[in-house]
Amino acid sequence: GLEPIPQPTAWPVLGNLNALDRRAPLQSFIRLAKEHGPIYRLDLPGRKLVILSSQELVNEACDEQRFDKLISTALGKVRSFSGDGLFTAWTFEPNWSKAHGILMPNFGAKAMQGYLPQMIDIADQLVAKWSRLNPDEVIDVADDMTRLTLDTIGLCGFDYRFNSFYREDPHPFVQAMVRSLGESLLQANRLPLQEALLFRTHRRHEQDIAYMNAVVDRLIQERRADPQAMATKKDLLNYMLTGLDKKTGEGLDDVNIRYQILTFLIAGHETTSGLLSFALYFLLNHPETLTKAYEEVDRVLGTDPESTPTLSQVHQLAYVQQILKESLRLWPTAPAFALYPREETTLGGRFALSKGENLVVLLPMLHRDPSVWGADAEEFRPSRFAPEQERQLPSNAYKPFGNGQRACIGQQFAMQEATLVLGMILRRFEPIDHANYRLRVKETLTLKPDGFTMKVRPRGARVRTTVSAVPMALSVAQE
Ligand code: FDE
Repeated sequence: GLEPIPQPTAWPVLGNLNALDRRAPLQSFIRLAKEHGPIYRLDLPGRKLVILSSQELVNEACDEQRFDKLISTALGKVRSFSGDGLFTAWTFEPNWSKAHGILMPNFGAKAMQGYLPQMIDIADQLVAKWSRLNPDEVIDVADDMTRLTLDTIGLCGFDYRFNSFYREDPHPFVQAMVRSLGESLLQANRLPLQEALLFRTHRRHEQDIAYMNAVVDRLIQERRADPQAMATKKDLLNYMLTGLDKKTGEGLDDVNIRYQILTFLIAGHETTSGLLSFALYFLLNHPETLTKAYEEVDRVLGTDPESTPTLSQVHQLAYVQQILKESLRLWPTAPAFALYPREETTLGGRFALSKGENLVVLLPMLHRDPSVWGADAEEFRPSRFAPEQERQLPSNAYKPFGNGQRACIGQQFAMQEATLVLGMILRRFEPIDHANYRLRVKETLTLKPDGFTMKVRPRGARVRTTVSAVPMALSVAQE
């Protein structure tokens, strides 16, 4: 028989809005899931959500015959600058399948080889910066990882150097992007009356968008005006400018290319930077994992810090990849995706859903479903992703890159980048938890460890200190 979908007590006008922490809505969703179970309903001003977090229910909702990606209220607000770019387009919009068809090949296994030199170029900049720090200097982990991932997607995507490692503050473009994203998310939870009062916020938002458009449009114009670059550069921008969709024989127009560039910058940098930051956080708290990772990195990459990793070496960093996967299990940096049923239906044979209803797949809870991950689901244990164990996972139990045709196009790109960078960091440095950091999760469109800082010392110094117990300052001075 049918069962009602549980719902926390709702208030007039606000509905369940006051059950959400405005600065941490996702963590509110998690708390509510622990209280109300694997499916519950939330009524928010202007939208009703059904939040799913068990493998049983998510597995059913991942059936693309019955469910399709929903552009949630928040993603709808992001459309004010990313339009019908891949991330924010409805599946039925013509530009989604066109861009999907044109860009997919540029994210396949073969294309990845081509991006490796640029990825190494930027990773070298990070390593150079860290190796010049004085022993007492503190690293803001998420800041440096964001420098790295933004510069990587800028270089691989558009042959543009943000040169973030040469700046104290984020590039003005990034500041505009981060502000616009933040404003889009706030808009999703504002009441119409509140919204009407925010003239200055809106003007700032419009200025940010106009500025981002101008920067990107200039990039497109400059490339079009440079036949030499058009003929030789192997980056996403060229693929977008010249690619034709097999089905329609059409290319992308310049406005859509602008949306795609903004999309790749947004999607490609915060998510991957959060992933690397969480991975370092977990390594600091799991010395046995760190030791195993050092062993693999030394064996595969060698201990010569100057040697350049090859693609085959990156692929051999299997344990480093398990660490990254396990980080994405506990803290998936794109923490939710939204779906709607194409027709009226039921879920689990017992929960009625109406056509078009807003479903949210809550990844941090899906990834802690005890029926899949066991009683120790909260434990960081990379061996869960050892090949023989990973194969035994039930379908749709692990979705950090989303689902089906709307899954992340950048998955291989992000994993290659993160594996390379973590490998290069661990070959060279020992991370140090100088402040006894306790995890707090910061929410934007993505998740990051909040206020996470660490120090590093050269690996060589580490070996000497552990062997001879020489105080660190001394052993570094002897270098
Ligand atoms: C997508 C994605 C997703 C799905 C979402 C929804 O459904 O809504 C997810 C979940 C993701 N993605 C995740 C992630 C994570 C990481 C680390 C990443 N991601 C990364 C990256 C990089 C790049 C470049 C990217 N990424 C991109 C992208 C795009 C474009 C998209 C859309 C697709 C379609 O078609 O829809 C995505 N991504 Fe990501």
